Amino acid sequence: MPRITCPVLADRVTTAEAAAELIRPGDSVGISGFTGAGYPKAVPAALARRIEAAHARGEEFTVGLWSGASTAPEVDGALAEVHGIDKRLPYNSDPTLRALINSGEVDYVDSHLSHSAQHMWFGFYGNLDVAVVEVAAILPNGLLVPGSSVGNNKTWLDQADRVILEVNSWQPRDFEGFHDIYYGTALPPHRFPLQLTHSFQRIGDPYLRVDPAKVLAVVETNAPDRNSAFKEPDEASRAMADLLVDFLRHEVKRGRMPADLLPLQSGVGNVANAVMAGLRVSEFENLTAFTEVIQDGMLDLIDSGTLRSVSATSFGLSPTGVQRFLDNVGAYKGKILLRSEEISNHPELVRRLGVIAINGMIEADIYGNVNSTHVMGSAIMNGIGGSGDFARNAFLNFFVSPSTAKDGAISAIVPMASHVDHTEHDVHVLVTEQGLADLRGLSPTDRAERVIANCAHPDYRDALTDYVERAKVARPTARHTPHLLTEALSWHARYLETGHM
Ligand code: 0RQ
Repeated sequence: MPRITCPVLADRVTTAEAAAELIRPGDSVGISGFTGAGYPKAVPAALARRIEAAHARGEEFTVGLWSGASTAPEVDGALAEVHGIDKRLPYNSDPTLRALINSGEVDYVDSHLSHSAQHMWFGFYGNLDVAVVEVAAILPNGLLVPGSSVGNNKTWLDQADRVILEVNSWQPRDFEGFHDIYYGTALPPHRFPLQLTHSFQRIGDPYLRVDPAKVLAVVETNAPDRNSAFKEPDEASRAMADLLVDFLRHEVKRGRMPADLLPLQSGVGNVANAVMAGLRVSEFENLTAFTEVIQDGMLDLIDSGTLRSVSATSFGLSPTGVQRFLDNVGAYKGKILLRSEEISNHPELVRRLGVIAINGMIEADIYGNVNSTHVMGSAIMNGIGGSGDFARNAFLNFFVSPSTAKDGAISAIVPMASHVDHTEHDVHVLVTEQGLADLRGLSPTDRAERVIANCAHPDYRDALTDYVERAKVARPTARHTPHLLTEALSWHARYLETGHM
């Protein structure tokens, strides 16, 4: 079945090289892609070759690169390798680009994912010159069948001056009907409440729209998403998953949430997958998810009947997960909806639905401030992603991490976080393999006692307790959140002195 059935747009089919010629030095380029799914497979690589050739001639050529979230080596990696990016937003996890950000070569605007589209509409980011968006098909009337992620595609197609479409026949043609694209958002002061009151409700259209006059090139591809494999959950991940599932059980028993829980959001990675595996073997059933990314663990939960529906903005499957999805696309229809990230992560909806948010962290301090983004206060790891959108507005949030990093050389529980993404006012529950600290309703000093006792690694507990006790003695009139300011970050400083970072 042909993928491009709109005569006007079929006439614009061209090569990736010719399409890349439409991107000029200094352009801001909005690309599709979220967690390695649905990113353009051919044009960024052709652009990288063009940039490399321009640099060889001594010409300057960089672009601003704006996405849904993380992409893949063929996009961020390829463009970073040729030093073709001068500014990146709103999220990156590519190691080559990360190194250029941390060396100061690339400007990185690490922003809440729910903000990125509206900051574009508000004019905060300036003009978007080009959009490069992957889709699964173009219908006769010019409507676009989205692919394995939606991210910011609606906004980039709407706002860009020029549009390049990639039609990827690897994306299942049966994707038609899996998406819900909301076109009702107005700018303040004309906004209305979003009429979404349960997690799987449809409020939009199955298709993306684009003004055909802006589409200057259509490129046909047939290439898979990134699809990284997952490690089997290790002992620490399983321990954290068990603690978390047990805590949810406890919350149900105490009457604080229904037996089928509330919609789940889970970050990406192995701990998130382990939590999903923990839920699968638990007594919980009839669950729902209102999240960003659908990982293998969520497919498992759908397959086992534990999860009734998932609303997200993207897939983030392993190669076996992709195969399972492709083999059973029909069975997942009616159970999976992909939305734009300004809707999947919308604070109004997260709060209304009462989402349970589970995200990873780099470190937490004894008072409950959480660092999700920076190693030793200065080097970016990935970015805040959707963690703030969900955690700040969740019914209940969890931040999870092993209690130590770098083979035990650094504690993930520290006196003062070296960077704060989620403040003590936002964070509900911390989980490490050592235990779980429920911080709700506790004063800072009670939080410190619980975090140290339950979450810190035994090797660091005494030193953390000693820090708090000495801070209380040193400043008797400042005991609300006791700190020794000159010593607070010495834990990090000591590690830096070892020359490991
Ligand atoms: O470094 O890669 O050099 O080995 O940080 O740590 O333990 O592999 O953990 O993969 O779960 O990532 C917070 C980064 C955790 C992730 C973070 C070092 C550690 C390792 C990774 P290496 P792990 P994970 C939905 C929600 C923000 C975005 C978010 C993240 C590397 O969860 O990016 O939540 N979150 N999005 O060695 C020094 C410490 C450290 C440390 C870990 N205390 N000190 N280094 N590391 N702790 C998804 C989206 O929004 C798209």
